[in-house]
Amino acid sequence: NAQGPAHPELSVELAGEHNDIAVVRLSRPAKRNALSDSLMLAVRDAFQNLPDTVRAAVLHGEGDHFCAGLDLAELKERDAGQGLHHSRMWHAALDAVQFGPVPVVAALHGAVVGGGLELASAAHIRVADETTFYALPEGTRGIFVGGGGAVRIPKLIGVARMTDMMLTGRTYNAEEGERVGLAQYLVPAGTALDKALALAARIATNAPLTNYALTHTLPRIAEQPGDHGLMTEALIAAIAQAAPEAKTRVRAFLGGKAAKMKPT
Ligand code: 1HE
Repeated sequence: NAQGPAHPELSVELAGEHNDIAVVRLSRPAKRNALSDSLMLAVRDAFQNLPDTVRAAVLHGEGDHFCAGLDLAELKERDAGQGLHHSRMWHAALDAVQFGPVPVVAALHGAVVGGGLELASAAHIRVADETTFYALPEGTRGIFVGGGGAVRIPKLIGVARMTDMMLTGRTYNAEEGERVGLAQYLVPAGTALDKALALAARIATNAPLTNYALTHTLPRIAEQPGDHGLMTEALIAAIAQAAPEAKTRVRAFLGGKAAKMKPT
């Protein structure tokens, strides 16, 4: 079930009974999935062109590491103007991940560093296995984050922790990463992809409008002043509950035909 743009280092495969899960894989293991310009553009294209059947996506990397970040071999060739446009290209690509049609679960292992952490932070859920580690080496390489990390990473862990990571080169291991909020799930080595697929399958059963509200509206509400946020919440709540799918689901619960919440 191979799909999507032809790039030798990126694949999109459909999974799930109804082809409702897209598995997007970085496949540049020899370079630890370092993100060249062409690979980043392929990521953008993949998320902008997901097939209509897809309800959730999983993002992962081939080999021992999720992603080593920016392809440093390309960095040395860039002047300031080109650097600006390069950063804006990353912004567009990672916006395509965060604000694409479906929720995205990132399956993390090994290095999640620099632009790799920026990419992971554009996903909606991060699942990390025990081999995962996080770093922002930009600080010690004389550069700065340029792929939206300055906006997205503080939302996960706060400005103080990100500043520390960049000022001191601090690395977080998998357990620490889960504790501070870099990942929402911590799983045994080698199982992040399976867990991410299971979560994606669960997400794919939600009403699409609810998923859309969570991926597109909630982050906007979080940026709004409180009274604006409440108004936006009321509007999206009204739209979601008016959908026929919401009525069917609520009727199913009231008729005893839907799963109840229970403690884990
Ligand atoms: C690379 C890159 C890369 C590896 N660009 N080529 N990111 C970094 O500063 C992290 C740099 N990478 C590493 O710290 C390590 O490579 C890893 C911890 C990720 C993996 O270590 P290891 O021992 O498994 O692999 P390796 O031997 O270091 O690397 C294998 C090859 O991948 C080697 O090339 P080879 O031709 O000698 O085999 C490395 O040069 C190559 N490689 N990482 C290019 N990043 C929008 S702004 C974002 C800014 C940033 O992301 S800056 C942070 C960049």
